[in-house]
Amino acid sequence: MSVLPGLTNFFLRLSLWILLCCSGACQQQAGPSGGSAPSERTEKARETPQLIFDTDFGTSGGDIDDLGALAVLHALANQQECTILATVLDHNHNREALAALSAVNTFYGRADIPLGYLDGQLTDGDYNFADYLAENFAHRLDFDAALPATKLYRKLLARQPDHSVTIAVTGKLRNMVHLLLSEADAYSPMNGRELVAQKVDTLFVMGGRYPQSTDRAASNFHHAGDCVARQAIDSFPRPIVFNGFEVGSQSFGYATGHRLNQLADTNPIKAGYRYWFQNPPDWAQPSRSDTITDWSIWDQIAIHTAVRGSAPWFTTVSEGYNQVQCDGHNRWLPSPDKDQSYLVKEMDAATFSNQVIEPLMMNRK
Ligand SMILES: [Ca+2]
Repeated sequence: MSVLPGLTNFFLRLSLWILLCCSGACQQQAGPSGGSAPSERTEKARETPQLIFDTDFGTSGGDIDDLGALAVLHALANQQECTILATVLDHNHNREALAALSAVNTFYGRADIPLGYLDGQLTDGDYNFADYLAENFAHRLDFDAALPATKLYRKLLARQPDHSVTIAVTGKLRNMVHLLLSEADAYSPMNGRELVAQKVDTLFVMGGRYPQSTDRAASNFHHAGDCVARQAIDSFPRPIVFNGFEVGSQSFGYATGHRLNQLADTNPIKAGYRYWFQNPPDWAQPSRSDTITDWSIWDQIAIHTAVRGSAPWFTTVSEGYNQVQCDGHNRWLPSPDKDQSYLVKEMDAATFSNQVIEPLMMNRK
């Protein structure tokens, strides 16, 4: 019963937002705390984000929402709402995951998007939908052309205009730590932190829980390794926007995807989701199904927000900062105020999932 008022409210807000944008007065919404939103994004970054997608796509025991996020990213690029600079894995233990990333990029007509993986040597893994996509869908992957993440980030960032690059991380934050700690090289005389400070606009992170984590350590942060998430977040020199467990979880009403069943079997998003539901990792066994059912959309929200911003779908709390412990627990503290914010539900979760995210997951050129 709350959907209709929510929808009316949404369209009123959307109309107002469009009017404001057309008059050149479009501003990112202030958080309910009254603080200004942190991402006073540069004109260029706001118009058409140049986006790097950093993902734990295809990890052993991993989730399927990274595949949904990749679909959303390509759909938004199809609509000229963003440009995809690179797709980067935050692991190096599954060669097939890289091939699967390439297969999806190829399906959407973007076979040439640079590919990266966590620093180190690529190894063969054995995981689920990534293996299935790598084996059954055409890809154009030259393993010699794929680069370790730090090298790829430095190469891409060095070429970009100042404050023009948006990064969305939907896995761990290991690549960010490695990048921030990197030294000057052939691509740039700047060290990693200087390079990020000069070239990056905003970092979007799916991770944590807000205003604080429970006894269970927070999503993604606790998988990153001791102090990794803390190190990345505390030392990142540009604004960070977080979406936590509660913004994207099926248990909080965020779930969609069942209409993927309607797509052709030649669509890798449908094929990957179906394979994952038929062969879920141990922790997701209760969801085993021969058809695709609705599922959480944490990573899709990170991508959607990185491209379109938070309003009118979310509000942001922007006064304070995200205190992350070495074990991955986190909580939002009201001071000191840093260039960080987290999303808070504004639009009804089911409406957002089914009417905003799912059509993007089903879109193709
Ligand atoms: Ca993920």
